[in-house]
Amino acid sequence: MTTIKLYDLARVTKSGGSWSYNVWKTRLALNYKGISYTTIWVDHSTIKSTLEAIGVTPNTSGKGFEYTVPTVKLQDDSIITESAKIASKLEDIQPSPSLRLDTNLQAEADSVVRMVYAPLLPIYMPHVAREVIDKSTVPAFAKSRHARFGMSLEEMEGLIGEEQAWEATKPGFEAMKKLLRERKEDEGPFIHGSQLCYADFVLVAVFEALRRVGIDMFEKAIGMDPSFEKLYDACEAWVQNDQ
Ligand SMILES: N[C@@H](CCC(=O)N[C@@H](CS)C(=O)NCC(=O)O)C(=O)O
Repeated sequence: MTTIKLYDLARVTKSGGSWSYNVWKTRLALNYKGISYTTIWVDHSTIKSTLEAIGVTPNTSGKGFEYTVPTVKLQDDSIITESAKIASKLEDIQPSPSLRLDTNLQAEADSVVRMVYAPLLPIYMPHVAREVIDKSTVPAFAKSRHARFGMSLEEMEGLIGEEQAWEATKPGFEAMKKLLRERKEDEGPFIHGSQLCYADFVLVAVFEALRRVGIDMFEKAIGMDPSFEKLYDACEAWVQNDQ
């Protein structure tokens, strides 16, 4: 039986594993459900040609990148791109344990994550270029950032200092704290308390991506509120499979 193929972004060395935020949402879901998969590593010079070759249609909305991971090739050879669509397909293929998909809650979690992520991009992207990806792929990485954000990595880095960037994440982390508090049904670590749902993975993915890109960033983020560490620790079993 062929297993699911997961397309993910490579890093310069194999150790350290997956580092990409959106792919972590899918890995968490796959690992939680115990679905077996193999990873096909692409990089910023090969993502387009690889995904084009398996029949992915480009995102031409003008929002986001043209070709993205996570993309999966399922056992029946169908291809799905977009983490939210993949989550819903995985839930159909294997309903138990359930991801308890709730589109409104996922949208809320997505928006909280964006509030945290956006101010960090000027420090995160240049750091990825310097420390995470292979040097030979940096020009392609820089080119697609330029197309998306309208500036070079150097210009991006000059936008804001590190301290100011972290200061600007505070409303996002406050919103995350609120999200982790207002729907609790008991003392459990997840949004709903002791019952996990996919929106928890949307939040955990941001911590995991930061951990895989720079441990200092992870420690700063997770230290913002005790509820973050509780949530992360409760999901730790599902961040182990990173290959
Ligand atoms: N909405 C998409 C976003 C996917 C996305 O932007 N993925 C990033 C990696 S985290 C990517 O593939 N970027 C392509 C690139 O960096 O060129 C999803 O949820 O899957």
